[in-house]
Amino acid sequence: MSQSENLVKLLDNQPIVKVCGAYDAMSAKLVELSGFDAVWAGSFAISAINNVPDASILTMTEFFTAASNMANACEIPVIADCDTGYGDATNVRYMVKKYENAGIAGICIEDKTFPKQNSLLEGGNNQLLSEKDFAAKILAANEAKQNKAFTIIARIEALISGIGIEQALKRAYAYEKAGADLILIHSKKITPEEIFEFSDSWKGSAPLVVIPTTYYSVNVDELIEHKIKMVIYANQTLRAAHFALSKLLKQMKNANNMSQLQNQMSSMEDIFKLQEMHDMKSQEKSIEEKLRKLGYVS
Ligand code: SPV
Ligand code: MG
Repeated sequence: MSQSENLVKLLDNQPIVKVCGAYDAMSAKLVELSGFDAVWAGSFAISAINNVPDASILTMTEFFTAASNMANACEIPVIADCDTGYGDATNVRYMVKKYENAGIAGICIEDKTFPKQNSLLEGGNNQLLSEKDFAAKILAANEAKQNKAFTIIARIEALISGIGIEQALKRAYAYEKAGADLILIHSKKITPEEIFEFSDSWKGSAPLVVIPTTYYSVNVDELIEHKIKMVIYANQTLRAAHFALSKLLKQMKNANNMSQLQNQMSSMEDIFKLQEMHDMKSQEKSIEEKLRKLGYVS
């Protein structure tokens, strides 16, 4: 079964699909090992590990490489945050082909203009693309996909840009009609009221997705009650890594030796396990054994 089919199955069978953000193959693998359903290859985190703003600075190829590294490392679906689709409907067409061929389960595109800026940035530019031009991107994405399970998420930025619930709903219906499989309704409010107002009014059949970064105190049970089918914890892994490293580095710089700091880091053994060094050693043994049977080694 393809990863896109796995994702569709999760959506069919679970009250809510829990997705966690990653920024590289290792963090994606840790997301998988912790039991999350899927990985979010987010533009904020991938930009941050390249130490550039989340503002369409990296190219499609760079975001693609990051997401496909995650897909290679994981056995759970990877959903790629593809910003505005890196151009117009034609760019989206080629983008979908590339992402689907790499075994990525789905893509998310947002209805802002290129270059976009992160939606949670104070004073950020959140100019919206016209509904028609974004519908064209969704249509192109749909025409480009080979497997009907390849998931196209249309992300609505109406609440982020401040044009209100009615416009958000109007766009959501338009994008569903154009073929979006899921609707991501984004908000930068610190409480979930506007998200719930949207989801309670939603009469479409496309499942709803949210990213509760600013309204982090919302409970999973509440999301389920309000018809949310997927929750994405987009950037907590990146922020935790930044936090842990910053703290440790300060202490390392001032320490005479590393003894006191061992409990702030994973062991070499933990990392060997993660990168499958032990599997590599047993594979070596198995080849040696086969070579012996073939008469190469006595
Ligand atoms: C991301 O994680 O890159 C997102 C979510 O797009 S947000 O940062 O809230 O815009
Ligand atoms: Mg993003």
